[in-house]
Amino acid sequence: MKALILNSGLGTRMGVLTSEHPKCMTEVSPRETILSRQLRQLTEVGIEEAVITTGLFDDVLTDYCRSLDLPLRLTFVKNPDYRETNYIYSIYCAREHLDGDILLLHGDLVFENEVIDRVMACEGSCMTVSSTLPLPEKDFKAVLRDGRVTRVGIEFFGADAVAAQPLYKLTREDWMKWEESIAAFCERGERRVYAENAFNALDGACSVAALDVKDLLCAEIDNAEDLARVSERLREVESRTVYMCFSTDILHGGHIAILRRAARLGRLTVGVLSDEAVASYKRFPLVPFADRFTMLQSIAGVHRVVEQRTLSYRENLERLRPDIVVHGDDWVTGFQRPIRDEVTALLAGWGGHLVEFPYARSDKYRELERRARADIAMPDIRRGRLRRAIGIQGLVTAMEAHDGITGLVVENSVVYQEGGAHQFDAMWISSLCDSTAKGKPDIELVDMTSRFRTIEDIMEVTTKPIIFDGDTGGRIEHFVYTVRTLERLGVSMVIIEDKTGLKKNSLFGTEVVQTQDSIEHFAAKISAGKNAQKTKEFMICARIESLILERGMEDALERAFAFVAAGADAIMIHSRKKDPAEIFGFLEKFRAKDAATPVVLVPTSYNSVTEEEFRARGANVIIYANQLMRAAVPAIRDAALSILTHHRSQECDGMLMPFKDIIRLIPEET
Ligand code: SPV
Ligand code: MG
Repeated sequence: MKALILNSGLGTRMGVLTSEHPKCMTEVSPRETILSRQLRQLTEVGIEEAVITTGLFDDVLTDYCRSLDLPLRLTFVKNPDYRETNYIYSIYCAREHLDGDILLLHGDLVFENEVIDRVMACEGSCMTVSSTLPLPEKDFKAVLRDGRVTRVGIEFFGADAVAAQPLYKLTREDWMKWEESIAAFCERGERRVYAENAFNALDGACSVAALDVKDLLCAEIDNAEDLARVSERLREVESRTVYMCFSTDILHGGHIAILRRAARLGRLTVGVLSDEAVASYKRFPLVPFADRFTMLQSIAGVHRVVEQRTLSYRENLERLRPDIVVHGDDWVTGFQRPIRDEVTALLAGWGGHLVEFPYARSDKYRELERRARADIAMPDIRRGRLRRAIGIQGLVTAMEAHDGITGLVVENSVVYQEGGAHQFDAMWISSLCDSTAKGKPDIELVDMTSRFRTIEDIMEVTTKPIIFDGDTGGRIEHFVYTVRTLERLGVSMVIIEDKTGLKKNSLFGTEVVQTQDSIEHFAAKISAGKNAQKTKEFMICARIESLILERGMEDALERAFAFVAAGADAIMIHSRKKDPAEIFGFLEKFRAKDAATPVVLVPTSYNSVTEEEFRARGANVIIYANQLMRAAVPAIRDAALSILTHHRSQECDGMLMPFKDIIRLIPEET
C-alpha cells in the first residue's frame, strides 16, 4: 500500500507560521512537525512508499523530507497550478504513481497511533469519522448510510451527517473508481473543487466504511488556534503511560507484536513476573527472572521494566498509576478473572482504562510451550529444579505419587483461589505407598530396582521434581550406587533416615522394635553419598527419627547439626504426634543456629497446621506423604464390596469416574 499525502495547499490561514515553509512543516511538539510525525507513523504501520504532492516551497519540503532519513520511498509531485487549483488537481497530477491500494491523507492532519492502527486493520475501504464530535462549521462532514460513507463535504448538516477527517484507506478497486471520477472532473476543467466532489459524483459506487474514531485525536490544523489545541491534545496523548505484565520465558512473535501494540498506546512499562509468581500458576520458568528482565529491557518500544512480585497487579499499579493497562483477552474468563476485576477497579480510581488484545492461540505457540514442558521434564533440567524452587519460593510442597496415574494427578491438580493458582511443586515417592501399591509391608522389602521402575513410570508422564524416600539408604557401599542412579534418573533429592537393621514405618513409633543408627555411622553414610554424587544440584536429606523413637529434642538437634556438618543438604525432622509442639520446638532451636539449611516436614499426624504457618516458623519443604493412597484404598474397596453385595455393578456407578473422564486424564502424544 502507498500513502498519498496532499501538501500543495497554501496554508494562508496559518499566517506567519507558513511564511517560509509549507503548513505540514509546522511543529506540533518539541520533537516533530506534522509531516515528520505522519511519516514516522506510516513507517511504523509498515508503509514503505509515499507520494507527496507539493506546491509552494516544494524544494524546502523535498529537502526536509530527505533530511528525515526515513525508510520510505518518496515521490514528490508538484501541482504546477497550486495557486489556482484545489488538491483534486494535485491528485490528478500524481495519478500515474497511484496504482494500488492507497492510504490518502491531508498534510495537515494529526492523529494518534490508535487511529492509524484501526484504519490499517479495517478490511476494505474506510474513512475516519467521529460520532462524538460536534459537526464542524467549516470542515468536512460525511453522510452515512448503513455504516457507509455516501457523501463527503462541508455542506452537510443533516441527521445522517457526522464529523469526518480526511484520512482514507482505499482498496485499489475503490481508488480506481474515485480516481477516474477525479480525472473526469479535472479534464472538464473542474479543478477548484474538493476531490470529494468527484467521490460524491460516484453516488455510493465506492464502498467506503465509516470508521468511528470517536474522541481519539484525529484533527486538521488550519490556523494558529487549531495548532495550539492540537498540540495540547498531543502532549496529553504522548504523556500517556501504559503498563503490561509479562510472565513468559519463551518470547515469540506474538509477544513482540503485543509489546509493539502496547508501546503505540503510550510510554510502556513492562512488569516482569517474579519466578515465584510464575511457578505458582504456570510451570517452572525455564529462563530465570534476571534473564527475563534483561530480555524485555532490550525490546524496542519498552520504556522501562519493573518486577511484579505477585499475580495481583495492585502493588505496581498503585505505584505507577498508568493511564492504560494492556492484557490479552484470555483473562476475561477463567481463574485470572478476579485479577482483571481488581485491575479495572484500581484503574477506575484514577481514570485509567484497560485495553485487551485478542489472545494469540496459534499452533506454533502451543508447540513452543509443549517443547518447554518436554525440556523441564528431562533429567538434567528436572534434577536442579527442587533446589531452585526452594531458593525462589522459600517453601515448596510435595505430594505423594506411587505410579503413573497418581503422578498425573499431582502434575495436573490446580486450585484457583482469589486470583492465584495453587499446585504442588514436587512429588514424593514414598516407601510406604510404593510398598502398599505392591501389597507389601514398608520394610525395605521392595528392592531398589523395583523402586527405580516406579520413578521411571512417574517421570515418563510428569514434569515436576521428585523427592525419593530412600528408607535407611541401606549399606554405605550400596548407598553410593543408589545416589548415582537417582541422579542419572533426574531425581532431585533423596531422603534417608537414621535407622538401621530391619526398618519399620515410622508411624508405628515405639510400638515396634526400631533401631536408630549412630550419629557417626549415619554421618559417614551422608558423606559417602555426597562424595559419590556427580552433579551439584542433587540433594541428600538426613531424616532424624529421634522424636519418633522418643529419644528427646536434644538428641534430635545434636543429630541435625552433625548431619549438616557431614554434608547433608537438608534435614527432615519427623514426628507422629497430633500436637505440632515438638516440631515447632525443633524448628525454633534449629533455626536459632542454622538459618540456611532447608528443613523438611511430613505433617501426616500434626495435620492441622497450614503451610503458611510452617513457612513462618522456618520450614522449607512440606511433604503430603500418603494421602492419595489412603484416599484410593477405601474407594476401591467400597466399589468391590458394592459389587459383591448387589451381584452387579450398577449400584456402584455413582462412586465411579465416568470412563471418558478417566481417559481425559491421560494425555496422548501428538
Ligand atoms: C513414607 O511415606 O514412606 C515415609 C513417611 O517414610 S512416613 O510414612 O511418615 O514414615
Ligand atoms: Mg518411608
